Amino acid sequence: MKHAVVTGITGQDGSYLAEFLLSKPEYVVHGLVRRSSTLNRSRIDHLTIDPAFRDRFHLHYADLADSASLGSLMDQIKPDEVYNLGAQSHVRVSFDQPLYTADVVGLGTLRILEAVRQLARTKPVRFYQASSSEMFGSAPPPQSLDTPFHPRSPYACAKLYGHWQTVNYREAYGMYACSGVLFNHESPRRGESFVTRKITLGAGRIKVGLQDRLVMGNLDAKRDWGFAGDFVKAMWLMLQQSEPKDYVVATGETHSVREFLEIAFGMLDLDYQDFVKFDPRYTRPSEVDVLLGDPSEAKNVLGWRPEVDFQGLVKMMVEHDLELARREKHLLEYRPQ
Ligand code: NAP
Ligand code: G4F
Repeated sequence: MKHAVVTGITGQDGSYLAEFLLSKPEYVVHGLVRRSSTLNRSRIDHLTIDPAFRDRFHLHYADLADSASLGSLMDQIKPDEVYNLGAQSHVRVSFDQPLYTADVVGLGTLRILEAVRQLARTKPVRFYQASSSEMFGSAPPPQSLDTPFHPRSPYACAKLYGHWQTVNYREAYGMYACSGVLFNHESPRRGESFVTRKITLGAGRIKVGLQDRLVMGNLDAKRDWGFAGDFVKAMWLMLQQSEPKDYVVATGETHSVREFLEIAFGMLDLDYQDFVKFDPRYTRPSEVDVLLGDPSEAKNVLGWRPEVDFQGLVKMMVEHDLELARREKHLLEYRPQ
C-alpha cells in the first residue's frame, strides 16, 4: 500500500484530493487536522463514515505551527507521499494577520519540509507544496514559471517563501519535492468568503427571498478560475513523474468578478446590478488585477487537462447553492412556532 499524508484535509482541496486518492485502491490516506472547539469536518464526513474506507482513511491531530507534531507523525506513518495543502489561505485576511499567515504558510512549509527531510534519510518520500498564482501578483499576464514573481499580499509573500524552500530542498538535498503553482480553483465546497462562493451563495439566497443585497469589493479583478476537482489530479500527477519539477496549473482563460456575477445571476434570471453594492471593506490594500496562467507544461509533460469549463463551473456552483437556499427557506417556513 502507498501511504499519503495530506495537510489541510478539512479544506476544499484536501477533501477532493482525499477522494481522488481513495478512489485508487493502493492508497491509505492520513489527514492532518487541527484541534478546534467545534468539529469542522463537513467536507470529509462522507469519507469518515464510509465503511469502504475504514482501514484506508485516518485522521491525526497536528498543526503546521507545531514542528513536534509533524516530526512525530512522519516517524509514525512513514508516508510515501506528502501533500502540503494546509494554510491560512485568505488573501484579504492575511493583511489583518500577516505574522500568523507568515508563520503557518511560510514557516509551516519549512517545518514540514524538515520533517520530510529527516524521513527521507531512511526511505524515499515525495513532497507536494501548494503554491499559488498569487505569487505572480502584479506581473503581467500570461504568467508561467518564466514570469518573475511580484507578490502583493502577506499571503503571497509567505507562499513565495514556501515555494523557494521547496525548490531549495530539492536542489540542496536531492529530495523529490515539487511546487504546484495553482491558479484559482473553485467548487461547491469553496470557503464561503471567497468571491465565487460568496456570489453563488448570495445569488441563491436572493432568488428565494432570503437576502436582498450582496455587498462586494473590486469587481474588475480578473482570475483564471478552474474546478478544484480537476486541479487535485495535477497535484497527484506531479508526484508520479520520473523527475521532480514545478508546474503551473491553470485553465488558460481569465474572467472578471463582474463577469462571474453576470453569469451566476443570469442563470437565475436575475440582474446582478439590482442587488450588488460596493463596500471598501472588501477591497485590499494592494490588489492583484489580472491572473491568467499558461498551463502548457502541465498539459505537455503531465498530460493534465481541465475537464470543467468556466460556464460549467459557475453552473455547478449556482445549482448547488440554489438548492442550499431552498432548503434553508424550507426549514425557516416549517420551523415550529
Ligand atoms: P482552504 O479551503 O482554506 O483549506 C485550508 C486548510 O488548511 C484547512 O484544512 C485548514 O484547516 C488548514 N489549516 C489552516 N491552518 C492550519 C494550520 N496551522 N495547521 C494545519 N492546517 C491548517 O484552502 P484550499 O482552497 O483547499 O487550498 C488548499 C491549499 O492550496 C492552500 O495552501 C492554499 O493556500 C493553496 N492554494 C489554493 C488555491 C485555490 O484557488 N483554492 C490556489 C492556489 C493555492 P481548518 O479546516 O481547521 O481551518
Ligand atoms: O476569491 P478571492 O478572495 O481569491 P484570491 O484573492 O484570488 O485568492 C484565492 O486564490 C489564490 C490563487 O490565486 C489562492 F492562493 C488563495 O489561497 C485564494 O484561494 O478574491 C478574488 C478577487 C480579488 O481580486 C478580490 O479583490 O475577487 C475580488 N473581490 C471582489 N469582491 C472579492 C470580493 N473577494 C472576496 N473574497 N470578497 C469580496 O467581496
